[in-house]
This record gives sequence, structure tokens and C-alpha cells, in this order.
Amino acid sequence: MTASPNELKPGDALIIVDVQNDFCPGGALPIERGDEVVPVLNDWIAAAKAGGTPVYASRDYHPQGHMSFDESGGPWPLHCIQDSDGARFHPDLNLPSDATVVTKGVRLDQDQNSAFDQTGLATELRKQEVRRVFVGGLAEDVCVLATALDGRSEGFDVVLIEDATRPVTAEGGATARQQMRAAGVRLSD
Ligand code: VGL
Ligand code: ZN
Repeated sequence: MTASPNELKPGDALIIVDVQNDFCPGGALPIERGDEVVPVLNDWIAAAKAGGTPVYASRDYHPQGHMSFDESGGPWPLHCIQDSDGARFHPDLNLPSDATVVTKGVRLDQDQNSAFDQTGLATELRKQEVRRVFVGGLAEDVCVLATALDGRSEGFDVVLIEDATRPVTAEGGATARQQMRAAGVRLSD
């Protein structure tokens, strides 16, 4: 069973990972059916708003010449360049005005796949007395995976919203789910 927005309660937070144009069909690093996470996440956002659950939205936000680009010997095509249209959140994602945007991938010398990596997110969540995070977004086998695993390492209960994520590759998605399950992330079989 996938997670349901009506499970949200005090002590929870919603973390929306990298739902940006470049990761959706038509973008620079398109994830198959990546845009299908948007309506699902909008239901979660609506429930979060209604219940006072804090919403965090991470964005991949690379400088020109980033080390993760194939032109620099990295694994990925150019994507999510700072200030580009591809780096913007999907236009249909109903981010609340009080959502916290978590920017990552800005370092020239290393990639930051996890929304927790050097962003201060764990500190902020503790400050908000968050104990459990619901995670969705893109991509399941890259930044969602890294974020969910770091959430566990930081001591949070982590729930993957399975219908709100898509992998770069199907095999990658299967491996990612195994890794998440082994780390104690809640997800369906
Ligand atoms: C991502 C590939 C490269 C992601 C970011 O957000 O999952 N994937 N950079
Ligand atoms: Zn990236």
C-alpha cells in the first residue's frame, strides 16, 4: 500500500525532491513519466497545507561547468543550470508560498544528490520538531534515494511516497527500493 496524504500529523514534514522541468519529459535529463508525480504531490501539498505540515522543496541548481556534467567527465548531460528554465519547478506543482526551497548541487567540486547534503535541512527539521518525513519527487534512484537514506541516517522516520516518484531506469529503481527498505525506509513491496 502506498502512503496516503490523510496520514499526515503533527511531527511530519513533506520533502519534495527536484520536481524541476529538466527532469520531466521535454527537459534536459528527462525521466520517463516524471511529470506524473505532479498531481500526486499536489494532493499531498493540499493535505499538508490543511494540516499545517511544513513543506520542503529541493532543487538541483548547478553552476556552469559542474563536475556532474558529461563535458566535465561526470555522468549526466547538462541539466538544472542556475537561473535556466530547466531549473524551475514544474509549472503545475502547487508549491505553497511558505514552502522552504532547499538548493543543492551548487558546489563546483562535488555533487549533492541528497537534500540533506550540506543544506542544513536536518537542523531545520529538528527545529520544527519534525520526526517523520514523507519523501517524493525525482529521481527515485538518484536524489530521492540519497535523500531518503540521509533522512534515516539523521534519525528521522522516512516514508517513500511510491506513486509520487519515478526512477531514471527501472533497474535503478528496483535497486534503490532494496537499499531504502534495508535502511528502514517505509515503502510498499
Ligand atoms: C538528479 C541526476 C543528476 C536527481 C540530479 O535529482 O535525481 N539526477 N542530478
Ligand atoms: Zn544534478
